[in-house]
Amino acid sequence: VPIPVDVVLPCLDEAGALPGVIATLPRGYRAIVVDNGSTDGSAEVAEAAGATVIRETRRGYGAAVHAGLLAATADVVAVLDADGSLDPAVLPTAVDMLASSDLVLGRRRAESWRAWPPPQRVANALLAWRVRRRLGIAVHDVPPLRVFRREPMLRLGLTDRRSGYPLETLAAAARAGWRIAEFDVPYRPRIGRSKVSGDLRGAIVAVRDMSAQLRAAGA
Ligand SMILES: Nc1nc2c(ncn2[C@@H]2O[C@H](COP(=O)(O)OP(=O)(O)O)[C@@H](O)[C@H]2O)c(=O)[nH]1
Ligand SMILES: [Mg+2]
Repeated sequence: VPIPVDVVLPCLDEAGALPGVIATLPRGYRAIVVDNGSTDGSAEVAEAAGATVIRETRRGYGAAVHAGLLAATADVVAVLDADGSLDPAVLPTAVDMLASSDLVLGRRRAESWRAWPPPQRVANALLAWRVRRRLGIAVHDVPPLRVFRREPMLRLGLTDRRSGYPLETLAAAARAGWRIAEFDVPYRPRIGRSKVSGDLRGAIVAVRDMSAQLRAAGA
């Protein structure tokens, strides 16, 4: 019998991608879609596809993931983008890796240049290099796919509620002495429009948020 896993899907206007993502979750995995203010019917689409839908008033990726963690009840939680860029079929591999790790990261391996355009790819590689060098953890991505146990994660007490959240996750986990493991996952072109790295305003906010987290971590 597979162990129950709650899958937190932060979602801002992902109505086009949600049905496919939810339908390909492995058996025993529950979708928790966290919506803040989608105007494309994402919440209704997610509900119709069988997901649990949480509505969060505060905008931001970190606010959405945090609300999903609070709504989750399973011991094991996976965080995954709701845009179709990541395949939920890889999740059981990550869950298995929790036997010897506290945080499992899906290192994105782009299927094409369109899946991960050069500017975003280079920015992320640079960020990961700084994380390796200054935080001393062997990671090659600051990734949107993360698997961990819910209660210890809540005890890390993350405070970022926007785009610095994934980096704060790595810094806090490293500080707490967590065993961090990485595995390769295919990164596909997303369905719909980017809200963060592929959007000018989103990217500016992300660089600012990530820089603040790097400073906070002394990196
Ligand atoms: N609820 C919520 N989800 C968000 C927000 N910003 C981004 N997301 C979701 O977070 C995931 C990553 O965002 P995405 O636009 O794919 O960023 P990119 O991968 O850098 O292009 C997607 O599932 C988005 O729908 C937000 O403010 N609120
Ligand atoms: Mg994306």
